Amino acid sequence: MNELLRQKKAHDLFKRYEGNPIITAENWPYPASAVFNPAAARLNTETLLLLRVEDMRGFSHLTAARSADGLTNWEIESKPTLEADESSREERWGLEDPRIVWLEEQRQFAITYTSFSESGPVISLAITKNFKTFARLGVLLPPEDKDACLFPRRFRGRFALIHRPIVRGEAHIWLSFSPDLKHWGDHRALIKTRHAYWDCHRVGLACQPIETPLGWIIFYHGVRITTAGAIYRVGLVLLDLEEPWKVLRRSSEWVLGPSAVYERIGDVSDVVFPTGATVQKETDQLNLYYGAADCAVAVATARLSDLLNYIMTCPETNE
Ligand code: BMA
Repeated sequence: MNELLRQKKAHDLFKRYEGNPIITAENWPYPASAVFNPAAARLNTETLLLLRVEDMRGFSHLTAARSADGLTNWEIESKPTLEADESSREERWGLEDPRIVWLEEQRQFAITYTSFSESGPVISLAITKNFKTFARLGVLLPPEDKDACLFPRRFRGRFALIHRPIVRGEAHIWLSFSPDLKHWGDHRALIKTRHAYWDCHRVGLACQPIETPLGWIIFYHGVRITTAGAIYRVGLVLLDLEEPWKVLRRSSEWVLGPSAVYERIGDVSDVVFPTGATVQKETDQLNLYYGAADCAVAVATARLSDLLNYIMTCPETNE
């Protein structure tokens, strides 16, 4: 496909909801500095968001909000849903940026989130059926690590985790495997930063992996650091369905970047940071939930079939 035509297609994939931002600290039932970077899941007939709430110390915890249509009338819990154990070295300075996936085999949700440990950010795992009681399974890998999510099922008998360690100052997305959700190994780099591109300085997983007949759709955030600060945008990758260590396609361009006022101005300007998605197969609609400028929660929608048509026009590799 013609390069410019594909770029136009990428630009037109997502529509921002006209009621954005959908949740801000002003709507919050208790004092909060900012609410952003929400995980998302469909629970029976409602959408659940698990939001990162930053308090007035600058530490974060996670709180659930529910809505029937996933857009309006959010019912927000009146107190934190999942808080850090500040007496533990692994959770000294709060919990951030959750992702949720339904683990089919266990009939439970797995939540991966960043815990701010004394030695830097680490990925922790909690399991829940109802978002009221949680089994906390602890830290998965040593620091510095962020932006993690499990796949909903095993591959050749092993669970798979996407995450973003910092190694030698480089921030690439990695894939690791485990037989029991506790012991992790067989680590490999999956999606790397690309020299000179919009995602040249850092990449990290966005929302949970989305299973489609053509492969796993992976949204990721890419960072370019400019003289005016960092710009966080969103790209797309397609991974092989049964061998998710194989990258089939990767978008050259971003599919969502900061342009609305609430994305351009906030605590951290020029940030769109998706951490959750819901898919309604019957209507072919994907809702992408994201933190806007580290201040508020916004949502953009796309047709799943458009995303797949577009990704199939993207190059097989372009590092
Ligand atoms: C990342 C994370 C996110 C944040 C983003 C933009 O490193 O800390 O929580 O939204 O930076 O500031």
